Amino acid sequence: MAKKPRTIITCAITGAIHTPTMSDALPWTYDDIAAQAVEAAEAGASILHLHARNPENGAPSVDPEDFTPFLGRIKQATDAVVNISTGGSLTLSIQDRIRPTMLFSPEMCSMNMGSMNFSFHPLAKRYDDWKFDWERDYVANSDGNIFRNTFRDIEEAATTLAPHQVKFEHECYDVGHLYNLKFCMDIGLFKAPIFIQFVMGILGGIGADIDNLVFMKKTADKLFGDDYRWSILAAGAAQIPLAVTASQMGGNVRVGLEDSLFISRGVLADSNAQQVRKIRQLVEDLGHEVASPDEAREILGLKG
Ligand code: KMH
Ligand code: ZN
Repeated sequence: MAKKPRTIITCAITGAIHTPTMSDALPWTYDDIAAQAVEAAEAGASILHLHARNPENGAPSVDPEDFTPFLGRIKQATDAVVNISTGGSLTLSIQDRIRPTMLFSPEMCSMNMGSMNFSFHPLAKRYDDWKFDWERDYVANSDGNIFRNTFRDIEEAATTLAPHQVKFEHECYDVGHLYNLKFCMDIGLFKAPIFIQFVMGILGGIGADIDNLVFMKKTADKLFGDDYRWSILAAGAAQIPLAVTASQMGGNVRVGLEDSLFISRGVLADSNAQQVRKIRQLVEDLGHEVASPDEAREILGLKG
């Protein structure tokens, strides 16, 4: 019998955008990040995209000491692929942002492919159903919201991390970022095959709809041919619907409370694992199988 197509589920556990005031489910203590990551892996996530937070107040942290407690527990309890963020948060330098990856040398890390305004916005469609408090939720997150990833920053991250043989999750928030990635490959910073995360629905980047997804995919096909694998991360309410579409187009999917706090329109998710279970069910109902961590390692060519 023919093997069913495999879909890799990444779960992004906590991120740096959402604040603990926005949902009780958002994990920010060491224990909660570890517990939710393990539960997400058990539910079918083969890759865990991880940020750390200050355990006193939940603020984003790139202090390696804030990674150690949960990384150890995750590695002990699962064989999921660990993917450490190099996005950190908007105010940090690239040197600070790559430090945890340098120290822990995970199988994967993110690599953001361009500078941009970066925000979620109370008027953005995906927050229609969310009672938004401007002072609490928007100003706190988005004041001074330039997400800096110059070519020099990308070069510094790529060359510093090269000895670690970490596989990059190239986060492309708009079509232009695909061209940035192509340029970086042409000058030898990244080697094929690459793994691209189409990031859709962040205010400052491309909107989250099917036309834009098709455009991103066609552009990537044109630029990279067979030399790439891809996944989609759609922020907010588009998360699950566009993930389903992407899986049917041959892509992989990323869910998690980093990118959306919701499980359905207007209903907060109660955990990361709940989102993983939902997308897994949908993907399987539509004829795909979810990749195990070792299958994900093989598909993406990880160092293992
Ligand atoms: N939360 C995503 C939209 C990173 O960690 O490098 C962006 C992200 C960046 O995941
Ligand atoms: Zn992230």
